[in-house]
Amino acid sequence: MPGVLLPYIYAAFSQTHMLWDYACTRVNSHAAISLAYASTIKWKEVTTLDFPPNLWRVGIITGLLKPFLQILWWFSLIGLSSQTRSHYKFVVREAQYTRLCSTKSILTVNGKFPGPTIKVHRGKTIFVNVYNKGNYNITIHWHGVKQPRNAWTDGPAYITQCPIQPGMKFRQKLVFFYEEGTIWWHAHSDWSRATVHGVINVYPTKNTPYPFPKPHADIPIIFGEWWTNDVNEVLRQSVETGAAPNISDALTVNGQPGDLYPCSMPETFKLNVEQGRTYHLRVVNAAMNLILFFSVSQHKLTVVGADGMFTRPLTRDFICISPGQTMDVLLHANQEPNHYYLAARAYSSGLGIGFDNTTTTARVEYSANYTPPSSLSLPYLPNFNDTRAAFDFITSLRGLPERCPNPVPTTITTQIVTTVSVNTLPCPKGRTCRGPNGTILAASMNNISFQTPNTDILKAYYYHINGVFKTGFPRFPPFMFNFTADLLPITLNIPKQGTKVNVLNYGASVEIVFQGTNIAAGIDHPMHLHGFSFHVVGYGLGNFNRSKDPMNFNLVDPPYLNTVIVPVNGWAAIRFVASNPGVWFMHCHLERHQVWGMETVFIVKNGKASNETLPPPPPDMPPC
Ligand SMILES: [Cu+2]
Repeated sequence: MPGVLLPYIYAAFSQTHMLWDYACTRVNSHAAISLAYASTIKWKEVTTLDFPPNLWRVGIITGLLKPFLQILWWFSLIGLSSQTRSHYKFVVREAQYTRLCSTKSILTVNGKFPGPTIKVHRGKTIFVNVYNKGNYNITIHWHGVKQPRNAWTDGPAYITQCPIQPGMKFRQKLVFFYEEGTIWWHAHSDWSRATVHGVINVYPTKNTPYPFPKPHADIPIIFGEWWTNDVNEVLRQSVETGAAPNISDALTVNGQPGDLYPCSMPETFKLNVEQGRTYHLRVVNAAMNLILFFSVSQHKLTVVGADGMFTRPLTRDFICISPGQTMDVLLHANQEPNHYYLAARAYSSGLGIGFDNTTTTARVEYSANYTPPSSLSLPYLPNFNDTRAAFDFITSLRGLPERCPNPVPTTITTQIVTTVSVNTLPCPKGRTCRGPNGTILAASMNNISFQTPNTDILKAYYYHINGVFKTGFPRFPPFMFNFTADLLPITLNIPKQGTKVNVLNYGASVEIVFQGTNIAAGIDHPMHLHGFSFHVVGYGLGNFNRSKDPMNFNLVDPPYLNTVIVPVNGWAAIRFVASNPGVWFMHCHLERHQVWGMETVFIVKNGKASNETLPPPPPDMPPC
C-alpha cells in the first residue's frame, strides 16, 4: 500500500468506526472476515466483521464517500496480518520439496510446508473441509482445540474416526472454547504429521485486550524435523525391525534447516525487526521425537502463553519446549541493530539413546543502516542432557488464574497413578528383531502397551459395537518397584498388549500422576490429552510419594496445559474436571513412543442434561 495514503485512510477509518460497529451488528452473511492490522499501521484490531452490502444505505455515507470507502476496503484486504475466517479448505496432496541438497515428495496441505495458518477468535466455531488428494489414508487433529461435545471431528486415527481415504473428503467442525494464544493442527495418522502441520492463532474475543502490551506483529516459529528419506518409510522400517526409527537429518524453523546445514543458507528463515518493537513469536514444537531448547543471541525471551492459555510472564535466556507444546513468546528488539541467530537443538535425557544433535537456526535481522558481520555466533543453549536446565524452566511456568475459566479442582473423585515406560517385547520365533538384545521396542502406561484397533473407538462406544476395546485400564501400577532405580532389568516388566480404556463419569474431578520409569530407557515424556486442558499441579524427580508430594501441589496458579513434560525418572501430576463427554486420546507426543504403545483412551460418559451429552455423528464420517 502506498505509504502516503495511510494517514488519510486511517483518519477516514477512525471517523467511520462507529459505522463499522453498526455494520457488525447487522451481519448475516456466510463469509465472515476479520481484520487486524499490524505492519506499520497503528490500527486497532477489528473483530469478526462481515462486509454488508447494505452498509451503503446508512444515511451518513454520501455518494462521494462511498467509492473512497470501497477503495479503503480493498486496500484493507492487502497485507492483513490477521484475517479470521469461518471456513477453510485443506487439500492434502504430495508436493516436491528440496532440503539438504536433495529433493523428495512430501505430503502437504495445499502444497505448503509448514501448512496454512488458521486464524480465529476465542470461542468461535469454524469448519475445515479436508480433501485427501494424496496417496495415504490420513486424519487431521486440531491440537489444543477443546471440541466441547464434538469428539467426532477431533481427528486421531482409529480413536475418534477412521482415516480419510485417498479421494475422499471430511468436513471437520472446530469448536473453540476458552483457548487463546497459540495452538496448532497436525496429521494424526502414521508419521504424516512430520510435514502436515500448521499453527492456529487464537485472538482474544472482541474488546478483550491481551494481558500484555499488544505486540507489533505475529511471527510463527514452527520447529520441525526433516528426514531425507520418506518419513513413512522410516516408520515402516522401525516397525519391521523392532528397532528405534532412524534419527532425523535436520531440525527446521518454519520448514528451513538454516545456515548450518548444506544447501540451506539462502532459504534460512529471516525475522526482520525494528529496534524498539516487540514481536509475538507463536512457537510450535512440531518435531516428531525431540524436546528442544531454543534461544536468541543477546536477547531475552518472555513466555506469556502456553498451550493456548496465557501465563504469567516468564523471562528467560532460553526456552524448553516439547513436541505437542505451543508457546506465546515475546521478543523485544531492544539490542544494537545487527543480525542475531535464533537457534534450537535437542534436549535428550535418555542415556545411550541416539538423537539428532544438529542445530537449526533462523536469523533475527534489524532494519537499519549498518554492516552485518560475515558470520554470526550462536546463542547459549544448555547441554543436550541438561535435565536441571529443562526441569527448572518447565517448573517455573505459572498460570494466569484471572484468565483461566476453570478453577483447580481441590476435591478429587477419580485418582489415577500411571507409569509411563519404554519396554521391550520378546522377538517372535522365526523373526529377526533389532531392538535391545534382539527384542522389539515397546512402550506402555501401567504396563499396558496400547494396541490401536481397526475400527474407531468413538464409533464402537456410541453404537455399542463389541470387541473393539475393553474397559478397566488400571488406576494404579500393577507392579510396585523402585521405578527410577539406576539399573532395572529390561525384562522387569514385559507389558501386556491390549486396547484398554478408562471410563469416567461426567463431571468427575480427575487427578493423574504420571510416573516415569527407568525400565528400558528413562527419558522425558510429553503426555498430551485431547478434549481438555489440565492444571499441572506438581512435578518432581524420583518416585512420587503419595503422602508427601501432594502437600506441595500448586493449587493457586498452576499452568493450564494440554501437554505436560513428565521429567526423566520423575513424575508430573495433573488435574481436570471430566466435563466434555466423548472419547479422548491420551498419548506421549514423542511419535516413536506413541507407535510403541504409550497411550490410553478416556471415555467420558454423558451427563444428565442435554448440553452434557454427546450429539450424533456428522453425516460424512469417513468409513473404515
Ligand atoms: Cu514418551
